[in-house]
Amino acid sequence: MENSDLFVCIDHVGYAVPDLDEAIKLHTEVFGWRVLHRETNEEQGVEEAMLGTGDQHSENAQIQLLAPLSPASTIAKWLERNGGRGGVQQVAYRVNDIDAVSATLRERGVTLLYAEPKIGTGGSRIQFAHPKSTGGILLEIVEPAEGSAH
Ligand code: MC0
Repeated sequence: MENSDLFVCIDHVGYAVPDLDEAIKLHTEVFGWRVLHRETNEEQGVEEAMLGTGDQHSENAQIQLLAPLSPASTIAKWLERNGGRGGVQQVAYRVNDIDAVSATLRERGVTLLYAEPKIGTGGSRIQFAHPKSTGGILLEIVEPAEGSAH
């Protein structure tokens, strides 16, 4: 795969937050973002909100607020390590073909967390690269669902 075919753009930046409603209040009332989408992803252990400046179908990068569903959630662990405070937990790159991109990254020595992509926001397909193989960033790779920008 050519380097220019790898990533489309930054899809979203994910913030771990201890309380979703409080975080939504901050990011909408103070920073002026709009809530475009909310969902619970049991498998990932998160309750999430996607915030943007356009409408739900805008291709612009979004902010993802991630609150833990239980103490076993990866977000709960992240918050615990961060003294209970929120912060940037992940950056997500959009791709057109997650299977091809995953294969290329594996060939290049990147450690991907799942054998096969899992289901993310809005029915997207997602994969993660371990921070130890990306220079310290938890990198999500996201292929939007058919007909959706994110
Ligand atoms: C852990 N580390 C991180 C990190 N989490 N570094 C940067 N960013 C993060 N978010 C570091 C630790 O500090 C540690 O470094 C090392 O990685 C290993 O830590 P660990 O104790 O193994 O940490 P765990 O058990 O928390 O696991 C980390 C891991 C986990 C990345 C494997 O968070 C994971 O599976 N993440 C992928 C799934 C996920 O994040 N789901 C929530 C978002 P040292 O130097 O101390 O060894 S769901 C989502 O995003 C969906 C809804 C979507 O967008 O569609």
